[in-house]
Amino acid sequence: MKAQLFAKGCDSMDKLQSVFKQFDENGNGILEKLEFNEMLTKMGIFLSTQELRTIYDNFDLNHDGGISYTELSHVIRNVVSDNRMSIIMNVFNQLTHGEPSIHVDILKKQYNAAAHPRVVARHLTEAAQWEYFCNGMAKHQLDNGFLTLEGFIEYYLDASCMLPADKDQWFQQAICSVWSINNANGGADTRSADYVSTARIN
Ligand SMILES: [Ca+2]
Ligand SMILES: [Ca+2]
Repeated sequence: MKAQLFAKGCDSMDKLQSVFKQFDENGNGILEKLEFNEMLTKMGIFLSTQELRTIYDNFDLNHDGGISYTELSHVIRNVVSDNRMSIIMNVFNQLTHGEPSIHVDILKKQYNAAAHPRVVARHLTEAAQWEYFCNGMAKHQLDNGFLTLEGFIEYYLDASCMLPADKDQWFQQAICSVWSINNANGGADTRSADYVSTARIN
């Protein structure tokens, strides 16, 4: 289902929100079962009544019989892979040199929007990517302008939670490019061919 959302260009939380609104036809902030089914059908997912009930109940976390936007985004966020989470934490540690927080102004100096794969592929302009980044920082920074690991993770969850699992490689490339970092693995992805463990180097 994530793959299908991604294919439709729904690759960020902002877009998830507009998808939600689009299918919330009666505008009550809840996806009823019929509306939810409509959304899946538009994605090309056809379910039996029994399957629909099971999936619907899984998304309805508080069991009040409706799926709110919070529930939909919560379920989708929670399937972000450990691998990607580990990459995010590793990059943050490299940027802060192990400090628990870093000022957003410093991050802005280091961030290279032009190197983002979306910009390189001309899916987004550099200015648009830069604006997206700045808005994200503004949303997650503390009042004193510092960003903690938590805010950094939140930013990347917003930005990437809709990427399907098989896009981990793409995600890693994106995060390394914009921050000019060579290795975001930190031992997270032992499957990649060029992975050399520090144990082996030493
Ligand atoms: Ca509704
Ligand atoms: Ca609910």
